[in-house]
Amino acid sequence: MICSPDVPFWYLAGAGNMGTLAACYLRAAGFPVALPRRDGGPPAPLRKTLTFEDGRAPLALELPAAPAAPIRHLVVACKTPYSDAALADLPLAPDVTVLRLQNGLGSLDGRLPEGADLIEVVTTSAVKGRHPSHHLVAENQTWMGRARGGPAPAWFQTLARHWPGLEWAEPIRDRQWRKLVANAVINPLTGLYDVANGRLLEDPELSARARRLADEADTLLGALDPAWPGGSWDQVAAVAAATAGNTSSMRADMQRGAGTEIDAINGWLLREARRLGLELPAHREVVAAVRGRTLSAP
Ligand code: KPL
Repeated sequence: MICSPDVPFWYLAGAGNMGTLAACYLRAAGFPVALPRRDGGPPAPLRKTLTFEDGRAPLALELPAAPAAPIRHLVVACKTPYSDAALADLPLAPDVTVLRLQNGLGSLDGRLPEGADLIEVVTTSAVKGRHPSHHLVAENQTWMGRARGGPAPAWFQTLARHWPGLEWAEPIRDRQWRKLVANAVINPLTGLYDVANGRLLEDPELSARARRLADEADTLLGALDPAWPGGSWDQVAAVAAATAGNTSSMRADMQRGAGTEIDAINGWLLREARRLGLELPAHREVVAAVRGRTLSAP
C-alpha cells in the first residue's frame, strides 16, 4: 500500500454511522483505513455496508484491524462520552492529524498531543442504522476546517472529489457554532419529550422552550464574539423543519438507555457561560433533566 502525506493511512476510532460514512469516502479516495488493533482485540476485519437513498449501488466496506504503530492520521467518530475509551492507549504521533466527526465541542480537549493538527468536521448529512448495515438517509453538505485555522492539507482535494458535498471551511468556527446550537436545542428537547424533531415547531410548550434555548445560546455566543450575528432560532427552526420526521441522535441514545452527548453540547455552553460569569438557566435545566432523565413543567 502506498503511504505518503498525500496518501495517508487512516485509523478509525468509532465505527458507527458517521465513522462508516467517513471510512467509505476515505477508502473511495484511495486511502487505506483500518481499526487500531488493541491487545486481545479481534484480528478479523469488520465488514459493513453503506446504502443510499438515491439508488446508488451500496458500498461494501472491510475494515482490517491493523497494529497501531505511531498513528499519524486518525478519525474520531465515536459518540462524545466514549472519547476517552476510544483514545485510551492509542500511540498517537506528536503531530497526529485528527478528523473529529462528533457532535458538540471540546470533546477532545486535553486528550491529544500538543502538536496535533485537529480538523473539525461539521456535517448536515444523516446516517441511520446499526452495525453492520448503515443507511445514508440524507446527503447534505459537510465542512472540514483546522481548529487552529489554516489551509487544507494536501490529501483534502483528493478526498473532496469522492465525498459529495465536502468543502474546506476557513474558519470552521461559525459552522460549528450553528450546528452546536441546533443540537443544543433540538437534541435535549426531543430526547426529553420523546418526539420527532418537527414536533418542536408544532407544540407551543416545546416551541417556547426551544426559543428560550436558542436565545440563551445567542446571548452566550454574542458575548464570546460580538460579531456573532445571532438569529439562531430561525436557523434551528429551519433544521427542525428539514428533519421533521427524524429521531434526533440524543432521543435515540435516551431510548436505548445509552450515554448522551449533553456534556459536549449544552455542557460546553454552560462551561463557557461560567467562564464569562453568565447564567443560562434554560440550558442548566435541560442538562440536569437529561442527566436525571426528567423535565418539570415550565
Ligand atoms: O444533528 C442532529 C442530531 O440528531 O444529532 C440533528 C440536526 C438534530 C438532526 O436530527
